Amino acid sequence: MGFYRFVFCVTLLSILVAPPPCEARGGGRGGQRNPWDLIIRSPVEGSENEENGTRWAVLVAGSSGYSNYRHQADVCHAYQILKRGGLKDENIVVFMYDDIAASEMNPRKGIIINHPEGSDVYAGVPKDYTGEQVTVENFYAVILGDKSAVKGGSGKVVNSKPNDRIFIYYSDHGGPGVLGMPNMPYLYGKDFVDVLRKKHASGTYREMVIYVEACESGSVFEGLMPEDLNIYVTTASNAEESSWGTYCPGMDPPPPPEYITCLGDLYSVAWMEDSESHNLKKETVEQQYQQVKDRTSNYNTYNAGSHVMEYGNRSIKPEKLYLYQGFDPATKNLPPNRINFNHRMDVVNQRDADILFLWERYKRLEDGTDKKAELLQQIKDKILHRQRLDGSIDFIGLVLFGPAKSPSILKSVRGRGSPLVDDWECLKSMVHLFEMHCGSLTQYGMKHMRAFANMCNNNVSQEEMEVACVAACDGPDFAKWSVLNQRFSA
Ligand SMILES: *[C@@H]1O[C@H](CO)[C@@H](O)[C@H](O)[C@H]1NC(C)=O
Ligand SMILES: *[C@@H]1O[C@H](CO)[C@@H](O)[C@H](O)[C@H]1NC(C)=O
Ligand SMILES: CC(=O)N[C@H]1CO[C@H](CO)[C@@H](O)[C@@H]1O
Repeated sequence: MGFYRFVFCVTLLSILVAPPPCEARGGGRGGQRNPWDLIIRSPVEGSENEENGTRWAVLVAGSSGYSNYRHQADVCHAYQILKRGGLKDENIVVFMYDDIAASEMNPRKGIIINHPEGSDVYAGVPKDYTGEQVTVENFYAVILGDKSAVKGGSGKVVNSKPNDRIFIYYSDHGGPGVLGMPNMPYLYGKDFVDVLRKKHASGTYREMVIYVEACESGSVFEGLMPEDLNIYVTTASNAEESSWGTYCPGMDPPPPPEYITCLGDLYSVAWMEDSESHNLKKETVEQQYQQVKDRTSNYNTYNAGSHVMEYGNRSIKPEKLYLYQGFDPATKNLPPNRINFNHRMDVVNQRDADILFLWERYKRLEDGTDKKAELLQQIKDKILHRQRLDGSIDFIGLVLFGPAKSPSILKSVRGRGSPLVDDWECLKSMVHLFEMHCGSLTQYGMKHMRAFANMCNNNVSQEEMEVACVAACDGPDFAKWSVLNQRFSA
């Protein structure tokens, strides 16, 4: 970290006549534009026309709530990078629930940071789609440039032309085949790829780069993403593993002590801190992929890191990054490729981050208070709810496939290159049936999407599923079933 800051600041010194202190730029991480940028920004370098196209970006934070601080922080930070890179607000569409900066739990009101020493990344972020407007429907309409299909919000859409380039970045929870949204429904991989096909068919872009951070994010594209759409995708994780939150309380490196929530996500900060420490006119998409892959694996300690995956047209990789993320003249003298960043980061599984958050809140409350007891209860309830959810899925599998086969069928993972499920409509209806009888899957429950997919892959009918859901969840005491089920499979 120290080395990083050092390189950045020294480079700034060499560019500027009278150097600002390093702190003025927050080490280059997600700071606001400072006046020096204006002085050194030459008209040629900032211009958008070198390749005759406009750069567009769509940024999506798919979660809400202070415990998910990091996803919105990631997206705000990404906005600042693109903005410093010269993209115009009219070409950057931001989806964020926008409940973080003003949250009563936010120790720095009106400010969001994405790095322990980072400065504010919230200022200036366009509020195109916030609150209940953050939906998959609006996301698709925005990509397709279909202003009439957008509901609420600024109405800004990607009104791109054949020579334009598009950058999409998504940060959230996910599960096999799905990405989360703060408002239901989820984004399903097949639908997303269909939207990309449609965009391609409309001939309204030249090339596109998509970065996705979420658990099992590879499964959204695995076996689905064609190579002939001029789109290159990387994801934080493969189809069967978690992605990771970082800069979390009690971890190394920690957020400032007043924060009880994680500030960022491993893959996300990896690409953004990489972009900020290189000259993007020299660094290629490929170089960033390699650097991010290394860092996201936590330097090959995959038990606390994940496998960055790539999909789509890899011929885009030799291109320079500035074609998508723009170019910040302040980075002119930074190196084109790797800085030896070899600092392992502590991380937390996305799905455990909210337990960590509750625990941090709990720890900080005064002993013996009602509030503290209430929080402990909340943590217990959350864990109990998870157990019930897991138990009901196990029980449904038991009803459908019997005790001998059920575990292996539910967990079965198809090989690389095969989609999670063949019939995505079946998958949606399985989820629907489950939620009707057993309640919302919730953020945590997205991890069970593979079980639903495998029911479809094994030709379970809707009628059979309904019977199983009723048996699992409509009984007077379905917690009992889950106990029974555990005994069964023991
Ligand atoms: C992949 O992208 C390159 C560069 O844009 C293009 O020339 C090539 O035709 C694309 N490949 C496919 C299969 O579409
Ligand atoms: C499901 O049904 C299809 C078509 O009827 C059949 O080809 C396939 O083998 C079946 N799969 C299983 C696991 O039963
Ligand atoms: C409008 C514009 O910028 N046109 C340029 C597009 O790119 C070609 C080749 O790089 C230039 O010759 C045009 O002037």
